[in-house]
Amino acid sequence: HPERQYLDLLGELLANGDYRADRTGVGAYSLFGRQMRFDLAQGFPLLTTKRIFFRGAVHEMIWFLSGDTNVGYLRDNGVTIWDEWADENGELGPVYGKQWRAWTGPDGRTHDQMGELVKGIRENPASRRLLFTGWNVGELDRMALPPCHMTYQFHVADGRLSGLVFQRSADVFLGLGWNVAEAALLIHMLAQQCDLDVGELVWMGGDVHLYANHVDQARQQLERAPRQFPRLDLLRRPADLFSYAYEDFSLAGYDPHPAIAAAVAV
Ligand code: UFP
Repeated sequence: HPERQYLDLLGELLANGDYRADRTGVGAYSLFGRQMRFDLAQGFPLLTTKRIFFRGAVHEMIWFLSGDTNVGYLRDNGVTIWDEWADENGELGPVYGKQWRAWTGPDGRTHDQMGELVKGIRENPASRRLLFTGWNVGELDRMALPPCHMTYQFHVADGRLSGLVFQRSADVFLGLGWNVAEAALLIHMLAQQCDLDVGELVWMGGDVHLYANHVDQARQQLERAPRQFPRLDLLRRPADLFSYAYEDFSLAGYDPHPAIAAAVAV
């Protein structure tokens, strides 16, 4: 089962993770440089050994793609994941959405990386430059949190669109299942917009870690057997990548084990 890759990573962190005091003060077990691959044609990679908040992942991806960097839209939809980082006006600084849709160059012109990406996949599918990044060095100090899933690259072969995400830092228990789901969502949307089938999701992690206060939860999750991945259907083909609504995403056959609560390190 493809979810074994995730469970094996959790197990490896428990067995061999290097303990260190981390930025948050919580403490974490860390490994460096890991990869997982998911064939999206075989199912949607949403963890089944605990329930993942799919609705939240969809809303966050729609929010990223809209270019928004204020938590207002998320709060209106009951998604609170960014609240701890927002200022009193709900602002996060020039985080993901800003960089994806309106990266400001040195001459003051803005660059819509996502618009260019769709154009690139459609017009030049053999290109080795089908990528976008949130890691805008000159603006990092104004971001509430520098991007974790920071660079994405895409590849077309046999009419299938594959995507790779490089995540510099991964909270494996709380963040990673969510990050994998969102990257898969993005590939599904891009494939639909570019008249391609979905290919593989390749996830690459830099510092992958298990927080010290997630150890019991990880052990609990490891006792569970993975179930079949659900299927994702897009119910409508919106006019462009930026016009998707929550109702367009239909998940069939998601039958996970119950959620496991854990505290987020801020
Ligand atoms: N983190 C994730 N995925 C995300 C996100 C954050 O795993 O999408 F936004 C975690 C990784 C790390 C923390 O534990 O948040 C960010 O801290 P740092 O900047 O010190 O790596």
